Amino acid sequence: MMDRFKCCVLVAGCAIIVLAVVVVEPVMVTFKATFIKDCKRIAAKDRRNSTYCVDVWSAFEKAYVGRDPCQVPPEAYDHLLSVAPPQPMRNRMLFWSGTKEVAHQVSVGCYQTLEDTMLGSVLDGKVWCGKKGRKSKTFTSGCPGWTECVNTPVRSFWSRASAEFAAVACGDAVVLLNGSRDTPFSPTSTFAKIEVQKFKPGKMKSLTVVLVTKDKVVANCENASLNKLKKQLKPGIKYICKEVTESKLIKCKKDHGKSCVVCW
Ligand SMILES: NC(=O)c1ccc[n+]([C@@H]2O[C@H](COP(=O)([O-])OP(=O)(O)OC[C@H]3O[C@@H](n4cnc5c(N)ncnc54)[C@H](O)[C@@H]3O)[C@@H](O)[C@H]2O)c1
Ligand SMILES: *[C@@H]1O[C@H](CO)[C@@H](O)[C@H](O)[C@H]1NC(C)=O
Ligand SMILES: *[C@H]1O[C@@H](CO)[C@H](O)[C@@H](O)[C@@H]1NC(C)=O
Repeated sequence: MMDRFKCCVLVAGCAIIVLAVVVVEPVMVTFKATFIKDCKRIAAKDRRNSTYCVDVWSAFEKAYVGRDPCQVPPEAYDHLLSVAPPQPMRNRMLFWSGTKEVAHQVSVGCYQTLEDTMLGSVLDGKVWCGKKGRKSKTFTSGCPGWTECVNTPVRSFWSRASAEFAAVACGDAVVLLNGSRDTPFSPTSTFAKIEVQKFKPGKMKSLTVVLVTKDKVVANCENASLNKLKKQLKPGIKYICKEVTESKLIKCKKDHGKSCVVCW
């Protein structure tokens, strides 16, 4: 009887220790391991050398470890973007604003969004930061939110990566904007503030705006915000605008699978 009791205490004790080690301690080990594993899966296709993903990780963490998480400017990621620049695909670049989900449903197998690039796919949906004076440590909780301060590690990363992605875009590009919103081309969006400003005439030939609407159509191609977008494009970049419903887009994509049939 006593033996069985001792045994139970021992098992319970071990379970608690295992739990404590697994759950509490290595959040950062998991984040780093996931980063490198996801990077390797993509790098394998690009035939990168064996240290590539570890090098990318070092460049990544240098941007924010040991720093105040409200004082990481976009330039902190300059080195990272030079180690792992986005690879542009001519006539296949897809931008989005207020249409994240449908953009990624449409891009599968054909178009390239920022989240289809190596860094974008590794970091999409993730949260990370450092803390002042904590050298070589990554935190994944207790990080400032998107609007808590401007220069957060996460927001600055997306600003910097978006700038780079837009700067290399070539050929005929597409942006999916939200036609169920009053202002589809929102002046405060990353697309308006960063990506449009970085488009290069001579590289980019045209930008097709695809206004995606749910059942309720709020804005059409005549909307004044789209006129502003047209005017912001540098001379040499042709502007085109199309209206399409989300259901038509998704049905067309389903019917044509991964091919690059134009659904707008
Ligand atoms: N994958 C990403 O998380 C991401 C983030 C920013 C920018 N981008 C790039 O820029 C364009 C999209 O940016 P956008 O600003 O035009 O579109 P958007 O307004 O839809 O915002 C894009 C993303 O930024 C984050 N975000 C924006 N405002 C936020 C808030 N108030 N609180 C919390 N999160 C917030 C969300 O993750 C959102 O999905 C795309 O073309 C893409 O290349 C990607
Ligand atoms: C457009 O924005 C609305 C409101 O934010 C959202 O509910 C809807 O899903 C968006 N439409 C698309 C196609 O993403
Ligand atoms: C679209 O344009 C903006 C100006 O940039 C106006 O503020 C919006 O009211 C307009 N939207 C619609 C539905 O007309």
